[in-house]
Amino acid sequence: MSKRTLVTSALPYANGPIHLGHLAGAYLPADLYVRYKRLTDQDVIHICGSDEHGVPITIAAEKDGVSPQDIVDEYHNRNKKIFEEFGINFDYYGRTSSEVHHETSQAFFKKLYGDGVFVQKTQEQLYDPEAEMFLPDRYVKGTCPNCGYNEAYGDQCESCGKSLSPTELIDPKSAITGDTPETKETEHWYLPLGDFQEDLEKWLETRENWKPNVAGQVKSWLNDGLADRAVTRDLTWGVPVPIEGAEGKVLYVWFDAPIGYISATKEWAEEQGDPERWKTYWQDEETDLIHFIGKDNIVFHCIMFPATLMAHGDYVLPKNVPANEFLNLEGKKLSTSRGWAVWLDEYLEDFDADLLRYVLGTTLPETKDSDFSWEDFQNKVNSELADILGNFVYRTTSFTENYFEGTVPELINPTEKDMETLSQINKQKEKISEAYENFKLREAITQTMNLARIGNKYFTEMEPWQTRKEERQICGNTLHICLQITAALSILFDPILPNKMAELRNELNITEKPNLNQISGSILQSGSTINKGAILFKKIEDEEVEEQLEKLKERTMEDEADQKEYEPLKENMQFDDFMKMDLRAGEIVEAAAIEKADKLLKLSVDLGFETRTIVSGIANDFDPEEIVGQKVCVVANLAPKKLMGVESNGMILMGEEEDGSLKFVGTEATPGSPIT
Ligand code: B3M
Ligand code: ZN
Repeated sequence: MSKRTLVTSALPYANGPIHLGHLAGAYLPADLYVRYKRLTDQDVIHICGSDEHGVPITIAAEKDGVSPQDIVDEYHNRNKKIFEEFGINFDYYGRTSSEVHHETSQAFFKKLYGDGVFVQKTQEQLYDPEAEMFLPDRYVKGTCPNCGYNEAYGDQCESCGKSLSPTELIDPKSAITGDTPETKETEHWYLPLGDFQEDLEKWLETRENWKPNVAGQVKSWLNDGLADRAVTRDLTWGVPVPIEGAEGKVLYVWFDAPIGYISATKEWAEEQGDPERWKTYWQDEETDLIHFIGKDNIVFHCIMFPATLMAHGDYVLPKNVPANEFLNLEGKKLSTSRGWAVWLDEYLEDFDADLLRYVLGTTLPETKDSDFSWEDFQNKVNSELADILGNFVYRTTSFTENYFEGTVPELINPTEKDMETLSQINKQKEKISEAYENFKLREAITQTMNLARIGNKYFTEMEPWQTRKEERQICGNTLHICLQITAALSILFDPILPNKMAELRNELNITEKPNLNQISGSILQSGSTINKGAILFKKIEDEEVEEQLEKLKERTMEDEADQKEYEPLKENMQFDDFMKMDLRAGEIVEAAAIEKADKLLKLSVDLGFETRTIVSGIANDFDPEEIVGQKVCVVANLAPKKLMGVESNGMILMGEEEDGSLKFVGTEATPGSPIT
C-alpha cells in the first residue's frame, strides 16, 4: 500500500448550482471513499474547486446579462457552501481564477512549449466579423447534417447526439450576432497525443482494478488512434497563453482545469504552513492519485491530462479513475434547463443531508446509469434507516438506560451464539473495507447496513425483555453485544452518515476520533455509561414525497410555459385550392376609425388597378394615421362582406404574435402585382 492518497473530484463549472446528478457522479463517491480512508491511519487529502473558465461560463454570463466574473463569483461561493452543508468534506476547495492557478497552468504551458512538445498549426476557423471574434464551437448554431435539427451546436447536435464540428453545420450562424460567420485563419498550439500513445498504453497496462466502463472507453479511444488536440483558444475569458505572438488567446479550459488540482494542492499546502508539501502528493511515487469524475470526463482524465503530466515529467499519474455513469431522476434524464433536477440547496430546506447521502449512496450509477426516485427515497429512509439502523440503536440504548441504568453490562460466560454474533463485527468490517478499497461504494453501504441487520435479528432472537428479570446474566450479555455492535456502527457508518453518527457517538460517550482500529477490540468498556438519545431517523410521510414530486412538476410546467407554443398546422390543401386565392400587393392610402367599432379600421387600399375599401380588425394595434403608406398583402377576391354597416372588399394579411399583437405582412412589390 502506498504512503498517501490524493483524491480529486471533478472541478464543477461555476456556472450553476450543484444538483443530484453532480453529487452522484463524483462528489458523494469521492467523499465516501475519503471519509473511509480517514477511518484508517492512512494519509489522505481531498482536493476540489471551481472550474471558472471555458465557454460554459461565458454562455451562462451572456444568458444572465452579467460578466463572467459575476457568474463565477456567485457560483463558486454558492457551491462551496452547498458542499459544506452536504458534508462533502474537501481539504481544499480552490478556484481556477486564482493567481496560483494562472501561474501554475502558464508554467505548465511554457515548459511544454519550451521543450518543443506542441505542434503549431494554422487553421481556418469561423469568425464573426461584427463581434470581432473567432467563434468557439458552442457559439455556432446551424442545421445538423445528420438529422436536420436546426438548432444544432457547432460541437454537437442535441437532438440526435452526433458530435459535429462547426464547419459541418448547414447554414451556420453566429450565436452572438446571428450573422453568417466567415472563415478566417488562426494559429493554435496542439498537444500531439499520438506521440504519447505508446506510453499511455504501457501505463494503462499497469493499472489494476479499473472499472470496466472506464477501461473500455479508454481502450476504444486508443484503438481509434489519438489525434492532435488544440490546447489554446481564441477567447478573452481564461488563462492567457503566456508566450509572445499569442495575444488574445487563452489556454483551452480542458488544458488548464486538471492542472487546477495541482494549483489547489499548492494553495492547501500554503494554508497548512508547509508550502512545499504539495510536492509529496504530486511528485512522490508513493502517492496514489485517484480522480473521481462522471463518465463524460473520462477522456480528459485518462488520456489528455496523463499525457500532459507525462510531457512535463516529474509527476505521478493517476492510479485509478473510478468514473461513474449517469443518474436519472424519476425515470427521466436529468435536465437543468428543463428544471428536471433536484438542487441541493432546495433539498436541504426539507431534509437532512445524511438521508440523501445514504439513499443516493445505495443508488450510485457505478456500473450503469441508475435512477433516483422520491418513492425510493422514502422507502429506504423508512425501511432501512429508520426500521433497521434507527430501530436497533434505539432499542439497544433505551433498554440499557431503562434496565441497566445506562451502564454497559459485563460479558460473562458468553454462549457460542453470543461469540458468533460478536465476531460478525470484524467480518463485516473486512467486507466493508474491501468494498471501499475497490471503489464498490454501494456494496460498502449494503454491508454496513447488514451489520445493523445482524444486530437487530440477534436482539429479537435473544428477547432480552424475557430474560431481564430471571436471567440477568444472559440479558446483560445480550445488551453488551448489542452495544458493541451499536458502537461499531457508529464508526462504520461514519463515512455515510457523518452527522448522525457523530450524534450517536456522543450518546455512547465515544470521544476519540473514529478509527477502524477501535473496532478490533471492545469499543465500549463494561461499566462505562451511555446516554439514551433521541430517535435517529424520523419516518418520511407520503405527503412529504408528494410535495417533492409536485415541486418537480411545477417547475417543468413553468418551463413548458416558457417554451413558445405554436398553433398546430392545419390539414394539407391541394395546390389548386391555393391557386383559387388572388393575392395582390397593395398600399394603404387612407385609414379611419369606424364609429362604435373599436376594433375595426376602414381602409382605402390602392391595388393599382383600383382603390378598394377594406375593413380590418387592427384598431387595437394601430392608429389610423400611422399606417397610411403601409405596403400590404391583400386577399383581393374575397367575397364582399358588410361589417358595422361598411362593405369590405377583401382582406389584409397580418401576422399574429403569441401575445395576440398584429404585424403587417408587407411586400415591396408595386400595388396590383400578384403575389404568388
Ligand atoms: N468542469 C466538466 C464538468 O463539470 C469540468 C470538469 C473539470 S475537471 C478538471 O463536467
Ligand atoms: Zn442531429
